[in-house]
Amino acid sequence: MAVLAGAWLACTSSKPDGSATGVPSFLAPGVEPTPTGTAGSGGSTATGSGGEMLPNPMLVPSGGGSGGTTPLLGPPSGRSDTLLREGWRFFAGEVTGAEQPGYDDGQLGWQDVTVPHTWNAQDAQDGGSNYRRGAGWYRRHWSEPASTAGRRVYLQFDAANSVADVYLNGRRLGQHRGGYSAFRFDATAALREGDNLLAVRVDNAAVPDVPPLSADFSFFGGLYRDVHLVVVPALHLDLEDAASPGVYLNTSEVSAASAELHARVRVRNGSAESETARVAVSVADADGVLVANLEGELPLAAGQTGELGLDGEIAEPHLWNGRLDPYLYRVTAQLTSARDPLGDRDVLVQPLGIRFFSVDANSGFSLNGRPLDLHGVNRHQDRINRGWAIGEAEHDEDMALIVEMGASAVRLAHYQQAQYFYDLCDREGLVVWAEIPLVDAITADPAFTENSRQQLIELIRQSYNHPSILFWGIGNEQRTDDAPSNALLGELAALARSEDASRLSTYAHCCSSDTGGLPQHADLSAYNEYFGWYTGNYDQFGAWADALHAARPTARLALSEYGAGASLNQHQDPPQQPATDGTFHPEEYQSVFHEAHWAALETRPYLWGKFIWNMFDFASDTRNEGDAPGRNDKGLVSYDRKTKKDAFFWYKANWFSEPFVHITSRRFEPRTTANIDIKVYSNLPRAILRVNGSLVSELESPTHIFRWPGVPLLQGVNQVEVVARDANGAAIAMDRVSWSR
Ligand code: GCB
Repeated sequence: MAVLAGAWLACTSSKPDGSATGVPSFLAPGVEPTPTGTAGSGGSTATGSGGEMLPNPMLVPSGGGSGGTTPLLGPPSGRSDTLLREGWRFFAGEVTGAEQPGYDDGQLGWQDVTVPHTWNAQDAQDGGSNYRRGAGWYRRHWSEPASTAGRRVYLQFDAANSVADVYLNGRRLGQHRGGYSAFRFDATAALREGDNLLAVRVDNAAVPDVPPLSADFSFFGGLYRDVHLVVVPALHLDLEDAASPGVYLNTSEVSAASAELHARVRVRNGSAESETARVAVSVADADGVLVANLEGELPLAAGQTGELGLDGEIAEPHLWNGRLDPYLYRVTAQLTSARDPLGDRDVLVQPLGIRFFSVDANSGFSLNGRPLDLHGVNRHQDRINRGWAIGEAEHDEDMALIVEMGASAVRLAHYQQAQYFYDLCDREGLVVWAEIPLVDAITADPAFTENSRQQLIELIRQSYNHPSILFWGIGNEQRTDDAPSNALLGELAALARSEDASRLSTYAHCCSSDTGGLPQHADLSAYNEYFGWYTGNYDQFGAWADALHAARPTARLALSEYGAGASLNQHQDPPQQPATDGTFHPEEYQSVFHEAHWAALETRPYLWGKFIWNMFDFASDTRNEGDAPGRNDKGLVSYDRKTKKDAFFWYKANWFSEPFVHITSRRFEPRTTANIDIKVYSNLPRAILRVNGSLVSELESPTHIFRWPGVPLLQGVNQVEVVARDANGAAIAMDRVSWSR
């Protein structure tokens, strides 16, 4: 990481006037707010940097859902953010001299790629535990216009797995260790007017100090998230605080009447003169109406970085209330120089969601003072044939599926995920468990501890302003309840508390005593339990949970993982519990596993969260089971996101209100018996079955499951139709399959 410049300053000024709607007082007389959309450097035009310019944040519609925008104030922002997606050259392997501008990347072996990119898109998903883990080199030229002079230029990497060395024009800017967090380097001193050459060496070979050391997923190498060229005025919001936005927002004392707003704004004076920074933090509601404006000043010596605390109040706050009402305010932090108030401004827009929550050992989770059942899924970020190199369309598709199933929460396992996905969670109202990749093995080496700490700090600071995130995960399944593991978890839990006292830390435990040391460090305890898959049978879950609750009556318990593998191509009725590492994972077994688990889970309110493993099938190159090598098939949706398994509809029937009906075992084809059992999931109370046009019967069910045993099938193709009705008897959903015999 780049080093923080200068000493720290801390001073606080407050303007608790929540009614401010006018021009911030530091703007020169006569400078009026500019109407939305008529000024600024927005748009996605190509720039001198040869990249894709991100729109001016001032012009981005509010995330609050109603499309409101914050009024533009004063001259346009002096900040630009350009994505470097096209035009990269890539070499899979080690190269000498590739960081030098004169190096010839037209040689054999170099190829054109776009970023996000991974070199493991195929070999890390096909099994055999043999994907290439090692170095890869990326090179990209761009032409820098003279207009950047006097500003600071940063290179921002949203993630690179797992160790990255960054060079600009042959000069080494630094190294980042850790495959999931963003990092930035100040590139100003190495930058030239005209042609610039960025070279990045990324390496995903195992290294002993960078978690995860091992895990049940593939570690795709490369620049798998975006690379940005960020240009800011010399006086700017700090970009070097663990690659955070430089602005930290918090609320407290939330009531119907008011909420206290706290903003910590970090400012860096990157100029050669001392400056006084004028800071304004304005809050607009979802309609774009200004509801608070905090202002303050911060004197900074040349090269110095400081922090300003601003406090204010928001009257009658509209709360961020999960899926019911994920209301977002929009905060604009603006910075000008007192010497030159009409000069370059730095501007940053961040989301703000006002909410409070609690977790109780007996009654579970509450949001804004009301109990809320947190049920949902774990999510891995990889995709078939793309690995981790995905974009917004893939994130959107994942989110749409999670929402369609009716989840209220998501555990974004096992590592920091894309900021875009946390944004989606803010907007959709999903409660988030975010975590670091401390998975399985650890070492007592101080360098390992240091890197784990670094990754936790990066996760928290980079994601701090997302209202959806309520829990920081400090680890998953450390295998041995020994002194080094306990020391590390103790240290990480304390670090999470000191970084962010407004949220709770959590831990996903497994594989050693449930009442041992490991699950005692975080504020909350969660367990990965696979009754009916790796151990015992699925009917044992409820008794296990009750015994644990009795043994740890003050612990706040959750089920962080439970799941069973399922193939879309393998079927059995009635299903038997399969061999977990075998190649036969019938889809029907996953369904009965989840039916039993949910029945046990929904009656245990003391569990503050329930997270299925996993929403999507994912790559684990060491596995060879089910119908595809290299795949963990516990997803409720296939790896390509094209097919929802039956168990998806089981949860949808329990969690989602829009009427639907689903005939299970639809892929069980052809049928070999003359009579079959037909099972249907629906969130409606009645269902009518017809086979080949003839009525079989109408059933009523309060459990969301409808069963017709021993239904006769004809030789040849059979048309099966189910119509589901509401309590008044109106037919409002239908499903059809055809089965041959
Ligand atoms: C676990 C791990 C997860 C695995 C999962 C499984 O407990 O936390 O990373 O993928 O089990 O499927 O075995």
